[in-house]
Amino acid sequence: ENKPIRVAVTGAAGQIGSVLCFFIAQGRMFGPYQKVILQLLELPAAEGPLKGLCLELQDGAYPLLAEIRPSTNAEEAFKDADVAVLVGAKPRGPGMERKDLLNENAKIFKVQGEALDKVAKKTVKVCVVGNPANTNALIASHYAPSIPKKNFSALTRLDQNRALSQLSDKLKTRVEDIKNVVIWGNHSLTQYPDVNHGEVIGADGKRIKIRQAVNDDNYLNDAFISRVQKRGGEIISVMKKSSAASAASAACDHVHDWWVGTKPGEFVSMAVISDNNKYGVANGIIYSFPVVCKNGEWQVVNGLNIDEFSKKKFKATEDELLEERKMALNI
Ligand code: NAX
Repeated sequence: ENKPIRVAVTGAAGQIGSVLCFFIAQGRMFGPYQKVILQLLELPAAEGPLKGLCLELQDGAYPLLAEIRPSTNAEEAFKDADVAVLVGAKPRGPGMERKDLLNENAKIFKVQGEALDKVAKKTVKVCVVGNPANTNALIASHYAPSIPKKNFSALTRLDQNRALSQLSDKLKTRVEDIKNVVIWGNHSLTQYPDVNHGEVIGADGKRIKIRQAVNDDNYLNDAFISRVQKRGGEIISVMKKSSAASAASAACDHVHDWWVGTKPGEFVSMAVISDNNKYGVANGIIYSFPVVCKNGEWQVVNGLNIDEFSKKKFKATEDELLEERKMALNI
């Protein structure tokens, strides 16, 4: 049980990665008793900051941090990894088109997919944070044919957490009393934050549907959705840099629930490989679904009722992912 878990983090010295490493060392990802080995990957240009991060992690004197291995070589960083959180990516530069961004990242995630395929455990659980996260996860998986496709995921948990915090604010209720609000599709402006299956626990302990509790469909179908979709931009406009700690926190939630399991009666959002045309979604893209996790495996929640409004939203984000796949992999 207390054999350390090997966690690879790429882009470790960046904004998100550096916070994430501290969260992992503190037990936010695997709980307060599970030891970890951090295998940190950076570009050679960031070797200094990576070294500094390692020194600071040492000085945290974290009982759960069994070992720290910094590297600028993907095969070294992914060696025998149980979990890989892929944060490092090429950011969008000035004048860069979406296609250029996809192509630049396709190169990175091809190399990393191949390295995972070669040296990571075949059971490795991969969580892609670096944007365009869904398609980057698909590319990594494409180039790692010996690792099951279900082991590749992308982060939409930050979007889910943003939705929860908006609703908790609106309802003046505790965030932990709101359940089963999920994100469908791409981690992008086309994502669909869906409250239709969500519930809130009232003061009397009864579960009430979110729609009933909020009692304002105009807000839920419009302002709420766009606030969540555009929250990343809102943060940039205020802070002049993109969200970091909240993204690191969401990555911990994502891997935690995948590894440890979701709570009974609750589901969470994970972008995972679409198959069997679940909810009418085209096969072979990394699409965010409501999932439950048990014994280290996710499963898409079955049988949710989907209305016409939602179906349109599903389609728009699916179309975008199909287009991204076409641009990045030409399939
Ligand atoms: P930073 O630019 O601060 O850090 C990225 C780090 O990755 C840098 O230190 C860089 O040297 C390193 N890196 C780049 N290419 C690499 C490679 N091939 N191998 C190893 N390391 C590499 O960006 P940060 O703010 O940390 O954001 C990282 C990524 O997360 C971005 O792509 C960003 O768009 C994405 N985000 C994704 C979110 C999500 O919910 N899925 C939300 C937050 C964030 O915007």
